[in-house]
Amino acid sequence: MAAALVPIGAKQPHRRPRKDADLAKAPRSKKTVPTDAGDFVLHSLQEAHEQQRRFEATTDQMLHFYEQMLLIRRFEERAGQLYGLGLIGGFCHLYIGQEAVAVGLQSALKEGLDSVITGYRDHGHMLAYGIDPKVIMAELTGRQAGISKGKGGSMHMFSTEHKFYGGHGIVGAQVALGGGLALAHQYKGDGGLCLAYFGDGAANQGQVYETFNMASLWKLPIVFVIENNQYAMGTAVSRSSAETEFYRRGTAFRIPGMDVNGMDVLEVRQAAEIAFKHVREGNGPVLMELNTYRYRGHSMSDPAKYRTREEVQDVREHKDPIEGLKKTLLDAGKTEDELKDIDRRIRAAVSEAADFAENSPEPELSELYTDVLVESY
Ligand SMILES: Cc1ncc(C[n+]2csc(CCOP(=O)(O)OP(=O)(O)O)c2C)c(N)n1
Ligand SMILES: [Mg+2]
Repeated sequence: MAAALVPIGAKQPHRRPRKDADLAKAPRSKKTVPTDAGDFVLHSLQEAHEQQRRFEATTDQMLHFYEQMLLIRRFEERAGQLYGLGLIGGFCHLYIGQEAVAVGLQSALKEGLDSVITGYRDHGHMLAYGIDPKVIMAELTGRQAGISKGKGGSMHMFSTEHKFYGGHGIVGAQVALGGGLALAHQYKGDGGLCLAYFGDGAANQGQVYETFNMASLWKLPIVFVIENNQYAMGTAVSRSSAETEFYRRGTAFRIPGMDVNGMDVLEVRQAAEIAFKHVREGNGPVLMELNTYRYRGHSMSDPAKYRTREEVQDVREHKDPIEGLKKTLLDAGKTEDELKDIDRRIRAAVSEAADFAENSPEPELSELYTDVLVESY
């Protein structure tokens, strides 16, 4: 064993020389968990995932996923325009490119029971819940009709009714808060789980690992979801992370990991089936890495000079989640015209949401004094 460092000039601690008798009494090295069986648990979910990667969806289910992803895309495109017009203040982080993650995972949740928490790139997660785009757009534009009465804006959306606990601007903070939500599920014994989303950048935060430790120790019902969109602001994962295979990051805490293609909504949904079952059966947390890509800059004020246009174009052309599902739907017998109709309907709904937001009043000044303190818990 290496000698403990003692500051220069300080008294050396007294060490009794070790005798053979001590050695005889010393407990044998006791490796309690890492048996073959224990290690198998760590890899079993990935193995199950590899055995069946894609969810066997009906055509109606696929159409539903398609509509939800398209709604997020069109909504975000419109939000980008409204930001350009000065109608959205503060920050605005778009989710374009990552749609399959929120749609695939949230479609497997038990509505009204499970809780969700994420970072500031949160519009897509709210839309994936089926929350009215009007109230989300009204929130983005800071209007009274918004889901947080216009006081949260883009980054701090909340809906306790849907068990959606934000919308957080402090990178990684939602992971520890998610641990708390999971503890509440366990304490109440309600059978629910918490889905805690965070980014590849957030995955380097210390509090993430403190949460991993407690969550695994207490077998909390939580699914940690790393949305690896390859960048944290302007920094590529390979420049910031010693281990870029993020699904391995729970291994030291005996949290099984899953490596998932986050650009394929059917793969995401199938992986969710496996992960959620494991958690619901009381086995403790799962760590899912969802490999995805954001097409736009980190936020609306990012010119994205740290990557080439060709890189973005390549993902758009070959891995786009919406185009991918469109192909599957066409193979399943849907026609181009039917899919165009869906797009038309969604564009109309998004325009309606934008008009509603623009024409809604701003919050009353008296709102400055509400929702400041929680009176009772
Ligand atoms: C504690 C903390 N540190 C730094 C920041 C500044 N910041 C905001 S977003 C971000 C990058 C996070 O990247 P990632 O976790 O990959 O999420 P993404 O934006 O890609 O969704 C940083 C460093 C912050 N908001 N909070
Ligand atoms: Mg990122």
